[in-house]
Amino acid sequence: MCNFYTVIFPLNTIANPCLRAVAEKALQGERLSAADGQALYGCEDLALLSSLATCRRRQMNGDKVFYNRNFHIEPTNICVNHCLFCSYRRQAGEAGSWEYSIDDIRKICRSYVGQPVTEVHIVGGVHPARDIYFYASLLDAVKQLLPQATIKAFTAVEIDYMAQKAGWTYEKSLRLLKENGLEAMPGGGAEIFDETIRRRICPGKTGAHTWLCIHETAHRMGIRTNATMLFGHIETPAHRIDHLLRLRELQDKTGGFDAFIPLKYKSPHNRPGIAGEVSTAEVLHNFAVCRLMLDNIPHLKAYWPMLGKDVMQRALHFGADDIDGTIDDSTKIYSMAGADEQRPTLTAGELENHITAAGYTAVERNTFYDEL
Ligand code: V47
Ligand code: SF4
Repeated sequence: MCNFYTVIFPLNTIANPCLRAVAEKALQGERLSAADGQALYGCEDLALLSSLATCRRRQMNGDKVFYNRNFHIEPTNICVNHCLFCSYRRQAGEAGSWEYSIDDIRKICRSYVGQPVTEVHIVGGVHPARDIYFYASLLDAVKQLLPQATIKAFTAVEIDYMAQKAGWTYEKSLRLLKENGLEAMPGGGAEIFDETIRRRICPGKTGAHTWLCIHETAHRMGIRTNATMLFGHIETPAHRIDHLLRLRELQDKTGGFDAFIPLKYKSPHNRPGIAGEVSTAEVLHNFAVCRLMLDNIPHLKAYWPMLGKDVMQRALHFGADDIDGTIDDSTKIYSMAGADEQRPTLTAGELENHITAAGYTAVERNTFYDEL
């Protein structure tokens, strides 16, 4: 039992017996069921959720909060898919579209030579004219210039397209990418696994089964990955729980997920009519439930370019133990969706200050959460 919790919030003050039972289970480190998840999503007591999630994160990560020194490369925003929530994609030739050549990518990397960057995060649209050999050359170009940095690249959606185009298995496709420098994969493209919701918000996109299969294949090949959940659009708590349980089940099998990142749906500049945006209270509530349900994914990331620095800091009191990295104004996914952070950049010192101001110990990590 977590002493911090019993001091701050004695269990017998929880009036709802069902919630009290869930709290007891959570504090004893017992696995929570779908019904427990429903009870947590139905709980309106944010202070209780914060205490429970904080106990859990302390059991898993002590008082550490991780960050890294990273930058992103977004090779293109031209995409064959038409996700309704996406403010980033463009048609080829449309104003605001871009497609970097390998030389453009080399130029970006050259500007980081000699800097203490430990991770290059590469993710973009699914470009109809690019194949797996282009992406293998891209990885090789990055690795040649920045051999000390770990390359975390390509969502399962991008890998699916490369494999289909080549007529290869996921394993063969990932092998070529790994041989050219791919060491880890980001968690994008997961959205919400439920197929009825998926058909409405991202019709035609890689399905849940394939997303999970690609991550499972990566894990078996020694490629560690992250996972995300896009929430706050038309999904219900039951859809979120289903998503979390499917990830938990795969993690039981492979242990290959390092971090989970809840991504709040941002409504500006994408197709109107999906929904408005959820409140900060709901974002924090969701962080706590994710921390409590995902008992086997070690890290929960509060991604500051999407949340903003203030909500990122508050998420540290709802189970988050990671805030991502320095970014260096290198990603447009969230700025194009109207995020407050229009040119996201923080120094390592500023990231550390945000962490210590929230009362935690800042720890610089590499992609695999080795402490540096
Ligand atoms: O899959 C796109 C999301 C994801 C919007 O692994 C949107 O460390 C909200 O996965 N509102 C890509 N979300 C980004 C991603 C990610 C980000 C940070 C860290 C990591 C990691 C992964 O962005 C997409 C989609 O779910 N997204 N548009 C939007 N309007
Ligand atoms: Fe393409 Fe990704 Fe945007 Fe969907 S979210 S349209 S896959 S860039």
